[in-house]
Amino acid sequence: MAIYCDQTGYLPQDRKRAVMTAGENYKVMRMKDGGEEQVMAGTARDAGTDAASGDHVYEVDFSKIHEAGLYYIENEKGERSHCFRIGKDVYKELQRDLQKALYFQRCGCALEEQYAGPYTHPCCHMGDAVLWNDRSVVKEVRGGWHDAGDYGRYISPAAVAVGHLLYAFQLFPESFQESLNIPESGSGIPDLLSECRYELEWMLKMQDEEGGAYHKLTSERHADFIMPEEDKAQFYLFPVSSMATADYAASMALASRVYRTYDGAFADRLLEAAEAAYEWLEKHPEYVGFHNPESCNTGEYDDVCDRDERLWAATEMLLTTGEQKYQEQVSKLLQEDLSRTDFGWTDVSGFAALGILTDAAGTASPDSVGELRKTVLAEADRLVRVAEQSGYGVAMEPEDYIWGSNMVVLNRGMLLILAAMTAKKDEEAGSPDQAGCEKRSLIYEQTALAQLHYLLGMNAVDYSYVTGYGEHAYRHPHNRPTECDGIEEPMPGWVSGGPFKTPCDEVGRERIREGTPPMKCYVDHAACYSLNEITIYWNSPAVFLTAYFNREL
Ligand code: G3I
Ligand code: 9MR
Ligand code: ZN
Repeated sequence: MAIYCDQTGYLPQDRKRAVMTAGENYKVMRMKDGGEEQVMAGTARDAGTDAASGDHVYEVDFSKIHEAGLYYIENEKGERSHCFRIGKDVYKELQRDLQKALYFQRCGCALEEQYAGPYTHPCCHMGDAVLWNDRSVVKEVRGGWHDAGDYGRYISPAAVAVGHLLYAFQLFPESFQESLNIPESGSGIPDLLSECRYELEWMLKMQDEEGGAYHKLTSERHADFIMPEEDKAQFYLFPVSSMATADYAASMALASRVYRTYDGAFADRLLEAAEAAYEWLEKHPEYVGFHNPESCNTGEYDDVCDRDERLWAATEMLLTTGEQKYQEQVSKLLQEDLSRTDFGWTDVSGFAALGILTDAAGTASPDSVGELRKTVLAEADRLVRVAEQSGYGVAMEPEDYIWGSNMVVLNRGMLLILAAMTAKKDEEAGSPDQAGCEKRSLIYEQTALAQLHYLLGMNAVDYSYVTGYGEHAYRHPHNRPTECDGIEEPMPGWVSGGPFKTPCDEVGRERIREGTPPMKCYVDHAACYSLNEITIYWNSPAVFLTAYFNREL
């Protein structure tokens, strides 16, 4: 295959690009009434060598095709791209399945056929948990979503996933009207909020008497490849960390704001939990880290710095309560050297920018707004430059292909959306339009969209990194139920972790030769947990991006 494109498709009015690695002349073909017709032909632009893949690439720009339909691209050697659609609704089902995937992670309940189709299983992980440091303490902490391909449940990843999802809902509510066919469907509350509530109810149980959040709830060792209901290992509550507690305070405060309109009593419970967690943070201004005990091999999610988590917590508390003491904290933390543009589990500082810059009530001080605005736009400009340098239009440099690189891609897409929204406000406020220049907001938006195209097949390995989406979607996620359920097709709508320049699972290390360019360090193999696992917080930013592009449907 020498022609790469978004295998799901393109929106009619947006930029449309494909990449060829051989043959410079191309034609764009449209399938019609059982036949096909040529709708465009040309010579691709020689874009030179792409650093992250090592490929010599030629860019096909077919933006001027707007008509809805099914297409493919063919080069002069007769090689063809996968088929793709052009249409207003190309990401609609995708967004639904990305969300529905979370339902399949529900723990502590049965997945019934009515909702789960073939992917049913009985109740799992029903036993009480024991405190790791004091085995005499036993707690009921059922519920929540399995984090990933393992059965652990961890607070920081949970908070980050809920953060992406609730912001997506808050900013683009019109994209969340569809039913997800979950047990709560039809309740009058948008299904995304019901799904997130499943996680939040579990999170509410994960707080100790002093307000601290337990870092994680897992068994001592990862389970074998067995179905969740077969995993009878003892689960433990691991010690409180400042990172988890700050993420906890932040996500609970945000949730309290979002659920207020639907359920005041629930919003109160969330705010109470957020306040208690915040008090814990005030009592523990120092960094309280977490490290796996020697015998434990489940996810560690260790972070060397909790300042960004504290910034996120102070921000959400400010936006939810409007209290001055939180503004003081935000201002103080903004003087520290933090990125302010990241949305991953190690660095959540971008949530502060997202919250403050999109806050219609104007709660934060003009200074904080100004500071964040500047950083966000500067980072967006940098990402646009990086994406322009990339033959595949992706805002990633070779060193960015770390474990879960698809999360980096999607988080950058989120930042670009935030920048687009911020720039659009300026443009609407009447800053002079430079004639002949493309608006900044549009450039950011189109670059964000290119990140989605990369995920869906516009990349050097020709994979769509979402199960069930595209003619060549990956099929073997590292996910215990998928490996064990005997069903041929994986559940649709799961984002893979993606290429990792230094794979650290056995099969990945074996299969990927030394010197392989970072974008090509990928294998679609179920054993490759460092390349091909799924997680709740790799799907959630994809929900954010698709919801943005689906908002006018
Ligand atoms: O932050 C540094 C960055 O500064 C540096 O440039 C880069 C170079 O490799 O590394 C970055 O750190 C990486 C870190 O993730 C943050 O992204 C580490 O190398 C990398 O090993 C680490 O990987 C994490 C992995 O667990 C191992 O701890 C993944 O992000 C994380 O998603 C993954 O999480 C697992 C859970 O433990 C268990 N559940 C499944 C889940 C998904 O695989
Ligand atoms: O399946 C586990 C996956 O969810 C984690 O991301 C990964 C790192 O914590 O560990 C995987 O479990 C492996 C374990 O660490 C080592 N033995 C093999 C396990 C399954 O491949
Ligand atoms: Zn479970």
